[in-house]
Amino acid sequence: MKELFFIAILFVFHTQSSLSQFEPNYEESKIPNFDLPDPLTTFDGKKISRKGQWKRTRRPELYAFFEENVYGKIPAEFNDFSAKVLEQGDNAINGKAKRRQVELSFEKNGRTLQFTMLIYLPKNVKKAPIFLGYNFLGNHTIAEDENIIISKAWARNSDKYGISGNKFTSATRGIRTNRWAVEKILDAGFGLATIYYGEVDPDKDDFSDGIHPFLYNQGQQKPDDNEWGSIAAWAWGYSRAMDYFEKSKEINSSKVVVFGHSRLGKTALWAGATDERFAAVISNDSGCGGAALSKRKVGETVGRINDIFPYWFCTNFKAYNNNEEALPVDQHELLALIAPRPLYVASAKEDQWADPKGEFLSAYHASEVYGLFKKEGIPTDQMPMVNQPIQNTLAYHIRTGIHDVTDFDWEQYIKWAKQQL
Ligand code: GTR
Repeated sequence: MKELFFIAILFVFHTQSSLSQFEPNYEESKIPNFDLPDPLTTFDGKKISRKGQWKRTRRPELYAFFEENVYGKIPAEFNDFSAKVLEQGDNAINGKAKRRQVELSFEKNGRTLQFTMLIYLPKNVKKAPIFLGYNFLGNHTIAEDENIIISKAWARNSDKYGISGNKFTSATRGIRTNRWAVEKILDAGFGLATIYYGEVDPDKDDFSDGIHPFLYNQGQQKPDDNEWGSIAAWAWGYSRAMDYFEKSKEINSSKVVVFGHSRLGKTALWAGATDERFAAVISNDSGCGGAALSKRKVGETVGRINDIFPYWFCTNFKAYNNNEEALPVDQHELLALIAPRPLYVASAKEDQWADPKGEFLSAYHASEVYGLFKKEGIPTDQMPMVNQPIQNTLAYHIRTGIHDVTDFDWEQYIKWAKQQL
């Protein structure tokens, strides 16, 4: 008993000390000097000047580094699932859309994982291009639509949001419509597919649930040091959605734009890097471990993110806690892994925690790889004015306001995606 008490005190002390010790830096003048690795120079110093060299040599070595040391490897292929249409309607969203709710089921060694994708498709398009993005609070929160199935996983987690018990769950219908410009998307001829991310892997430091245990060896309790954290697991889920699109007669799988906000923006970037079937990628306010350069150490840092979310990245990434200078890569090279496909990085003025300037510079420094493919990136290292997007194959904007997804963001993404695809 005494021992337990002692451990509890230690735990509280540790948590408080690591929380209170961290002082984010927001001042440019206090950024340490650092060398940004050149995306077009290999780890052993060879210059890359042709597309073929990038594809054969540089991209694979960068990819391997991020896989082994940042997001973690998926230990084996695990792609087989059965898909079941749980519900469909042809008169959704003020008569503009077809609605499909599809459950993907994965089975192995007596375990089952299921997640439900909510899909809206514009009625007047035969095979629609589509935005794919996870939601944070359940499919039923993204639109005012009584037909959206409330996922079991969400209902189980509802306590976390102060809404305990299933009977109050329906009160949360539509509470996140502000982040999903569904009608604008449909009016532009695009579809939208969304999944509650907690169904693929619950967002907590627990590797006994979600998709990870399906690939454990006998007796294994958690992924190895170079194996996948939650971000890689969520990215895996995006790829399975893509597998489904490839089979669908209603969706144009060559025009899928993978999208994500914040931790799910980090996820969208990793999904774009790992799965080249995604035609375009959008990172909304993805910050540290997403679009922002780590070596600037502005706002959230590698040490801080690994401390608070020790399960998002692979264990190997912790070697760079308060040691960003030792990283042989930076996040502009994650962005470069998406080249030459269209990529949109977006920031918000008041989201300093995510380091908007670091997100911008990352896009700027990825641009030389786009240039290799004769695609236009960000032409200048001067940040644009707020609400003045630069929309090339590689696009960037910083808008007014806080860490969020707004109609302004969606208007830009839609306009750009129409041009690019
Ligand atoms: C914060 C985290 C960020 C970002 C954000 C979110 O707590 O520090 O990196 O991912 O959560 O996902 O909303």
